[in-house]
Amino acid sequence: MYGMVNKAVEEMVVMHHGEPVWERIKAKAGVDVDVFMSNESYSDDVTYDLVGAASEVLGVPAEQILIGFGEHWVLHTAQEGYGGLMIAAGKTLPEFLKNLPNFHSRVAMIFPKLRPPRFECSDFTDRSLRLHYFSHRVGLAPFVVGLMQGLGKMFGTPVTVRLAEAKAAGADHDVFDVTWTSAPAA
Ligand code: 1DX
Repeated sequence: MYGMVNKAVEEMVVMHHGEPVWERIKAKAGVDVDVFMSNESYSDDVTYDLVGAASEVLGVPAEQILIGFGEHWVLHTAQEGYGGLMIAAGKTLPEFLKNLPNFHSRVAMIFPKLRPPRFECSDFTDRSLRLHYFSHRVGLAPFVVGLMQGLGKMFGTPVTVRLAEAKAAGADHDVFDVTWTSAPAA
């Protein structure tokens, strides 16, 4: 994944635990990179190894790290670096998800090694939808839970996310039930 992702993991860890803890995590992961270059492509192993090492050093399950990272990605990384595109992509969660492919196409025009996931929504109601997640990568369902929680906060309509069908358990792809309690203010 692009270095931007590893940089975001670093920023999240340093924000909550400080620089020395991050250095320990990098060492445990065996990642010998001083500064990640946002717009250079790194092996996905780097990201997985960093998350695994963070889990060990901080003593929390990798799933929990990934959920926190999803929220951080939306509320800090994406909003701060790509605020314009984030605003343009929609005013509500369903609208945003519908526009996410456009968002990714724009980024991929400049950074062709981008391998974004695909999201599809179905079963819409006033306060829920089903989210279908198709990825080139494995094990990132908890990251998606965090992404949706971050979008919920961003739009002022906090969401509950439940993994309803898991690829890891043999389903064709991951399916999430996403619910919120009140329709967003127009
Ligand atoms: F719900 O692969 C809200 O490297 C969402 O399954 C979901 O393949 C917001 F300059 C610039 C660059 C760089 C901008 F090239 C990425 F470096 C992209 C910024 C999307 C904001 C996807 C990151 C593929 C890297 C992937 C989960 C899980 C998508 C990460 C979240 C808005 C982004 O992001 C999986 C890669 C951006 C950039 C956004 C992503 C790669 C998302 C979201 N993805 C790189």
